[in-house]
Amino acid sequence: MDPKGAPSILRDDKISEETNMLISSLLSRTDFQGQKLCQYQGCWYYYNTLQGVLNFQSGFQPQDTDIILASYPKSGTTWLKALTVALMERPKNNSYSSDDEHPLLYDNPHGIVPCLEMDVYHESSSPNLAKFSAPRRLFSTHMPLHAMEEAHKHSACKIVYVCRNVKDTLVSWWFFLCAVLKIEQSRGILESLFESFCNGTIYYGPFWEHLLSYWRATLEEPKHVLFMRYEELKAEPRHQIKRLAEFLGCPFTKQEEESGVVDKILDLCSLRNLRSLEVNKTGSRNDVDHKDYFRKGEVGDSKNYLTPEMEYKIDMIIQEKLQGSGLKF
Ligand code: PAP
Repeated sequence: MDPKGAPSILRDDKISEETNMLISSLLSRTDFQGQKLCQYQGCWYYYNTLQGVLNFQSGFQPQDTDIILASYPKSGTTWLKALTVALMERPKNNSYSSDDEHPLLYDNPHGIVPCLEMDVYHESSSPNLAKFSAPRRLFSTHMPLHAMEEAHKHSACKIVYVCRNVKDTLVSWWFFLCAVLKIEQSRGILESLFESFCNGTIYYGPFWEHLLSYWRATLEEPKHVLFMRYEELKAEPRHQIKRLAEFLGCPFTKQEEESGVVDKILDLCSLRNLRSLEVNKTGSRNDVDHKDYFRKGEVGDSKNYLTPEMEYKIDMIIQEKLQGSGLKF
């Protein structure tokens, strides 16, 4: 396929002269469909995304009240964005019916919570952030924490990281990429992604560095970095959303709990509900159809696609790379 048909973040046509020079000094590789990635500060990026990372690193001024939702791609970002928006919207917006003004009914969670390197800083290191002022700025990122170290060190902003079983993440990434690139869902592509995933040379990889960067930070600074798991959100959604609300400093009141607000938010943000909204059935942004963010949302779906050998290899990598960290899958 023509790489020019891929979403902008995967391409290499928006980079400055300076970034070009930098890239020439970095390790680089070409992916299964001919698009180039390079390794910057230990993390692999497509070139246009690297430009966004560099713009972010030179221009972002954190505020203590900022909230940054972080994740490795396909780990539950869309769900976490929806839940956080719903939490922050109350009590301003506390009725969740379809005739409501709730922003989630009118935009995809990715449109409401922009990604720092892919949206906000994609084109410039000094974007206009005026529209993100009230009440708190809400951003997302797929960067590992070390890429945000400066911002993180110099502010009390809150970071929420969601992680997911890496096998399900890999399979989800395979489905998503094929949908976005409008290419056939072949085993060959899954195998190519699997190899890159395992040797770490994949978009935003290595995944173990990504996980560990946030894991270590949550151990050191639990008030600043919350570590959540997709599987726990699925298994005990009420408990997890209360944990999130408390971390963000907006716990549910007794009255809210008694009037069913917790369940209303969970229902509003459920995959079933979000997928059924008109905006998510038909809309698109950054060359990605909103519908492609919603698939099965099942824990353990990777079993249906990965061979036992593939699973074993990933298990071995996890065991080796996460050894001694206390982080387990
Ligand atoms: P992104 O990194 O491109 O934003 P992200 O939202 O992190 O993607 O991951 C997409 C996965 O979350 C999909 O998983 P699957 O491929 O295994 O099905 C998607 O179905 C799932 N997902 C999206 N929204 C929700 C939701 N509201 N609740 C549960 N899972 C969801």
